[in-house]
Amino acid sequence: MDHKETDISGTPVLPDQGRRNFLETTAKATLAGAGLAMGLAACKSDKPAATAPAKAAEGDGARAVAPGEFDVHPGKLDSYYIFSSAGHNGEVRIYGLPSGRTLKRIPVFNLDPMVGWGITNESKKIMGTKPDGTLKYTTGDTHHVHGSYTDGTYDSKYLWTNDKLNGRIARIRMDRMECDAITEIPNVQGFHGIFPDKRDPVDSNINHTTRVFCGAEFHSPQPNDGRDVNDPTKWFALFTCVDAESMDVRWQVKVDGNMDLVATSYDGKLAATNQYNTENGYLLADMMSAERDACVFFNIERVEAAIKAGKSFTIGDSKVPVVDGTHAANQDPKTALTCYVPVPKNPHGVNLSPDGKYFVCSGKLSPTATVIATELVHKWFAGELKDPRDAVVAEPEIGLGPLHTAFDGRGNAYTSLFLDSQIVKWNVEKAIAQYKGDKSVQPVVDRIDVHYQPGHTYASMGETKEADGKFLNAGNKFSKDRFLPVGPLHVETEQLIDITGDKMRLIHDHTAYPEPHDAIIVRADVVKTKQVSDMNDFPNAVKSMDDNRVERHGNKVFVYMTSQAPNYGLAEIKVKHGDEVTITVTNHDKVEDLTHGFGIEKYNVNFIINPQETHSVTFKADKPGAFWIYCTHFCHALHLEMRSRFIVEK
Ligand code: RUQ
Ligand code: CUA
Ligand code: CA
Repeated sequence: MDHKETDISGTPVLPDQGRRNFLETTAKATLAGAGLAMGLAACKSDKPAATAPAKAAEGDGARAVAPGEFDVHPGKLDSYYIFSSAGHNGEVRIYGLPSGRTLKRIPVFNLDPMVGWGITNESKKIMGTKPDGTLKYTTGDTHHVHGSYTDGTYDSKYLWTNDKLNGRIARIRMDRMECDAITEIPNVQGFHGIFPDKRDPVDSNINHTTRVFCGAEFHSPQPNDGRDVNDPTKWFALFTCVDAESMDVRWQVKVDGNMDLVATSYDGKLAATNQYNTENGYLLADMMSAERDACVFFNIERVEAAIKAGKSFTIGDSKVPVVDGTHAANQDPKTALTCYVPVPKNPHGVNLSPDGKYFVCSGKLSPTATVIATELVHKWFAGELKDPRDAVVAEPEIGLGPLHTAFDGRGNAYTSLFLDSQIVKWNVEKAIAQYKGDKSVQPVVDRIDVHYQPGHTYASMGETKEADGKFLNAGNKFSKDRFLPVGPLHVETEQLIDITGDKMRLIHDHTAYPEPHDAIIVRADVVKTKQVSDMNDFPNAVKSMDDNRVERHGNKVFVYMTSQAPNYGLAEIKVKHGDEVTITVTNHDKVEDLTHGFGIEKYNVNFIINPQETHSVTFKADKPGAFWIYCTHFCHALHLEMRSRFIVEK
């Protein structure tokens, strides 16, 4: 091949390695090899494009994105925030949009020496410790980030994220963009989907988030104390409700099958979760044996009434009330806690349209998206709809490997197609008309190639009543040839797409450190952060310069000190070998961004103190000597001189 392409500086550009075709073939072959052939064979046609306009190359028919059209020039701010999960890195990230610039990485389930997360006493307390004071968990796996709602849109108070790995839910307070609470959910494994409610199901005065719902993907022995380990037929999964304020677990529901993603209605009455393993299978082939799985709806008001009425049980040591949401226990729609709506084979993703009318569940192993009407689910619970399947109002064929759906607020849905490496745009009302029998309508209105294998896709304000239909992001699982290679592990790609017109337009590719999953796009004006903290919010603050001191109680030494550029309040700290030392530092600087660091040589201590904040560390003075304490965060012309001595006497 004769590739002579160069960039504007004349530097040769690496040739296109033709990965698109290669990937498509291998992805499908791999799935077939894994026994998924039967799932894919369920497609009416091998070419989903048969029901759609011919597969468009990116930008085909669309006005090309002009150079600089979406640039955020130096000195200019982005118009949206993206709050993103980070996968098995265990953190949450903030990007600017449309620039794609990384604004912040918020440590949550992981350690972060930059801020001292997992190092300071305050962060350890949030993360949870073992009796010996060490962290209970140091790993996590965040997949989904969702914000608190007031009146159907983001109120910039909280974000929540899941830890699929260790079954925990974390909250981030958005004024500081820091994790302030983590709760371990009892008796769950594979905690995957998470979604806050949007109002109270009963009290109409409560028009904001008070509950967060958590779906568990894996079933497990109940309780998991060594019993039933060899008998997976007895295992089951729990759907969990966590209190948004206290972060206590309120209640759980036992379900048939498993759960995956979660969505909630705008009226506060329903939570939904897609199930790919209604078979309760514990082997891959079993999980794919049924032609249909389900989207299960929880009637929140009834669940809570049942718990009030004492119709609950507990599992093992957990005090959380559990109600029975299985099919067998919920035969009468008028009293049922749950409604299982059948959807085609191994669905993935459930998303609510911004008008609140439709839940969309994708097929994953079926080339379809299933549209379930909120109103009809309510009708079923009222005893006015015979079959839960009758709540389905459309099931368009949209392409191979559909996963997640986003909305533009103009009646269009955008679904990621993992196998086709595309985002497909389809019209919900057209899909409903087609389902009703109108053969002349074509629900699919556009497709765009993404690179490659998209997982989540999400739109600006798309999960609120204020969906504005401006931007769509595709979070792609494989970047392959899209960036300079950096060894065996490629970066991930996030691709930003303009959805304002009839045709989608790819704006740019961005790299992402592996591996982000889901995110939300929030208008910048909605987000209100505080740049300088209030010293009174920190109960252990060293409030006056005169309070700088060392106190000894037996072999426990407490050091209280201040920082103010370019000085620490104590030039020297003296302790004895073997002491247990607690150092508390309050930053008295008030200027925005005047953060100090606090590192102690050879003692593995490192954290920062933002203006007016207080943090502390506790450790054993286990080696005698003189060790420099120095400021790790550039703060002042005399930053390098900002030092103190930690003396450990023999
Ligand atoms: S799931 S690729 Cu962890 Cu959000 Cu769908
Ligand atoms: Cu204080 Cu650098
Ligand atoms: Ca299944």
